[in-house]
Amino acid sequence: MTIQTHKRTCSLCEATCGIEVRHEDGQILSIKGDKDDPFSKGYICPKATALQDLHEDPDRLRLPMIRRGDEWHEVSWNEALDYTASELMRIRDQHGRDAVASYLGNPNVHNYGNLLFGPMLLKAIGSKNKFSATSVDQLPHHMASLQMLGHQLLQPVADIDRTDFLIIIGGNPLASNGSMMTVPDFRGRIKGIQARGGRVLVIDPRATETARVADEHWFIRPGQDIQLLLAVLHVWVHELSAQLPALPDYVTPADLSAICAGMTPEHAADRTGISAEAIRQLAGDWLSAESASCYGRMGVSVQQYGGLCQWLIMVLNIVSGNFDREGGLMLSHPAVDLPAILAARGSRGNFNRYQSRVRGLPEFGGELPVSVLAEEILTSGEGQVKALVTMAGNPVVSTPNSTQLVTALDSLEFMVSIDYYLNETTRHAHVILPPCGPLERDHYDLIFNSFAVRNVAKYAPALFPPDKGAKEDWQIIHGLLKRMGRGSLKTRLQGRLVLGIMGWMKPSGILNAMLKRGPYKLTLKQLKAASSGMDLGPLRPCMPERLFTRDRKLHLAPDLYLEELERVRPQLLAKNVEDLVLIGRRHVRSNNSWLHNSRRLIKGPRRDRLMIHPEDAERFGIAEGGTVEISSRVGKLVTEAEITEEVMPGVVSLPHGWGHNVDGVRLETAREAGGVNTNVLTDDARLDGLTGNAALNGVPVSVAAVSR
Ligand SMILES: Nc1nc2c(c(=O)[nH]1)N[C@H]1C(S)=C(S)[C@@H](COP(=O)(O)OP(=O)(O)OC[C@H]3O[C@@H](n4cnc5c(=O)[nH]c(N)nc54)[C@H](O)[C@@H]3O)O[C@H]1N2
Ligand SMILES: Nc1nc2c(c(=O)[nH]1)N[C@H]1C(S)=C(S)[C@@H](COP(=O)(O)OP(=O)(O)OC[C@H]3O[C@@H](n4cnc5c(=O)[nH]c(N)nc54)[C@H](O)[C@@H]3O)O[C@H]1N2
Ligand code: SF4
Ligand SMILES: [Mo]
Repeated sequence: MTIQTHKRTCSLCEATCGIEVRHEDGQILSIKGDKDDPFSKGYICPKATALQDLHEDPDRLRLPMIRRGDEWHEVSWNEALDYTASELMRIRDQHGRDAVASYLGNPNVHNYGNLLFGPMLLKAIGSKNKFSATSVDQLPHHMASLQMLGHQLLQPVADIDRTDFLIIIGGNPLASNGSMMTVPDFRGRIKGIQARGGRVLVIDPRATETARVADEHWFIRPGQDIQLLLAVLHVWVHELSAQLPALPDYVTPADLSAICAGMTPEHAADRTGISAEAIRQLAGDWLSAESASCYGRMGVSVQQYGGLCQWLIMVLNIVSGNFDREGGLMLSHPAVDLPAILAARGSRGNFNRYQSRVRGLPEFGGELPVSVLAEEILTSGEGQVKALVTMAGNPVVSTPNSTQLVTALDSLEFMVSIDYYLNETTRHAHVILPPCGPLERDHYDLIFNSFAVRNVAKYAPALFPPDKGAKEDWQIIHGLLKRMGRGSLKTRLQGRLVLGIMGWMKPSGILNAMLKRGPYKLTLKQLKAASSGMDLGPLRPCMPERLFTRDRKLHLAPDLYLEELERVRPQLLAKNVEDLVLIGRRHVRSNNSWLHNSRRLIKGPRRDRLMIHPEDAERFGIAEGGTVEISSRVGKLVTEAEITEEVMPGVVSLPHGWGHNVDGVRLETAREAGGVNTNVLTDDARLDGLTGNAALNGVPVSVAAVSR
């Protein structure tokens, strides 16, 4: 055999980098950046090579497994699918539809087969207890898009390649490679802004990797961003109103001075730790910049005021005259226009159509906040959850109050996990259904092209054929659905027909149909011919045509936000600053909880150390490298301290995704590294009051030195 080169998109994170895989005889020789990819131009991060490790990983499951007691047994696909379908139907028939819950993890959005087939499985189950990683992540973004623009997936992004002033609040793209904004080579693009004479400001309680390459970094006390955002608005309304541009006709006006009432820069300075002078400077620079865009991510979404923060960030981008224009905040025009396709079927997104059974938290987009998953399993009564389906998710490590969730999972009558690994979550399942690996399936970015800072499209066929009998995720779902038909003969026959057609079309056939209907009328054949991807041009203005609101207006200040703001105003006026709070962090050689079995990615010093400021270390008698116990309302754990001025006083930082050294986990390398699971500390009762998103950042904790 000769050496061959295969081009595709790295499916590990949101940056969608083009890669070139050299291979021979089914063996991978190298993975490099694809210089011909019009979007990533050869850029990759160290994680791309982990695709090889994932492909070759002896711990990655190849056959379905059923657990009997503590023993796992490999079984045939038929046996596993029959057993799973019959258990799910048994529980549904005995306890009702809501008794079967589901949790979809982050990799589902990187797998277009799952995106196309997953919703059918959830519909067949018919439960209101649907959960996903959205509610430990980007829920506030979807809420703002839905309430203001009329569609939960219409996500504006900073026009980073043309902006003069980029303000990053609570995001660390140099480690994460960007999120809710698809930007390969963030570092290169920041350099581009600086080379054009523009400026980048980072606002973060930690002096991050991104802060180091920015022009300026300001520390901010966790959870106090709302004060800063309101104070900027206050300066604009009361001190710089003459400079404020008129709102476009398509924007419904709002009483801005009521929104920022009382929120002076002096007031904000006292809470944020940023001086009133700096806030006035920012407000002025923002208005006088040729163009500006403000981008807020995990640090402002996954916190107490996440919903209000993401709304206010949009408000500031719009009121400053930077919405829908070059260099400001813009919308993409993807080749598959997902918002338009969904809207044509009447699906724009929903909020609060129903509530969770125990705590009454609101639904969003057909899901409930995952912070209630454990209590829905543990609280008896009508509608109690008895079975769980997890798909590409590791909630034990990713969602708040892990200890409680572990107790809950152990009490389930039945649990099935569609996953590559026997990990912290799937070890609780009765069946694991492992799909084939990411190089054994075709790929198209249905979601991330919609959040991209340039219009692009790229399709890659599978690199390797799957092992004999192996199934892709969508085939597993298809197999379950075929076994789960219920209802009258007519409904069952109709269901069979739809399944038959979708199975025959496969994800690629459905993709082809969607591409043809899209704004560029592309075909799969054209995409296949452009193996490095197609460039469809820079972002372009599209307002008000692309709005999905019924009145075709952009709603600047929906009542829901105004009501929430009034609810929290007393908290904002009081000084609610905690003594010591915990925040998260990410590392460029890691990816949430599931790439730690790659030796080359995890090598080096342990990464789950608690970052603590020297003043706090002294206050609590903690030594560099010393053992430290961290406690919160719901749990405690012990790790090593790293004393650093990288975090501000009053703030400690731990990454999530660790804690692999647990009985029953079959991940040899990850188990050796072990680490601590920070979500033992995060609290299922701490939420964004508006959306129900978890508030994983800003958790009040105490620390103590442990003598050994
Ligand atoms: N290498 C790597 N890349 C990843 C991932 C990964 O695990 N590893 N995960 C992927 C996923 S799923 C996502 S969602 C994205 C996330 O992408 P990012 O949001 O860029 O990732 P984080 O590193 O969590 O950045 C959050 C920042 O917010 C700061 N912060 C915490 N609390 C506050 C606060 O109250 N206010 C402010 N202003 N800042 C605060 C933290 O210090 C941190 O620097 O990354 C994706 N990419
Ligand atoms: N404290 C704290 N907690 C956090 C965060 C934080 O910043 N701080 N970040 C949150 C965020 S942003 C996110 S997105 C969540 C992530 O939360 P999750 O999505 O629950 O967790 P992951 O670690 O991404 O786990 C992904 C799982 O999917 C499997 N998998 C990977 N690819 C595939 C595939 O193609 N098919 C199938 N079937 N399985 C696959 C992996 O083996 C792994 O078990 O974590 C959240 N948790
Ligand atoms: S930044 Fe890294 S992990 Fe993300 S797509 Fe690019 S190569 Fe893959
Ligand atoms: Mo995420």
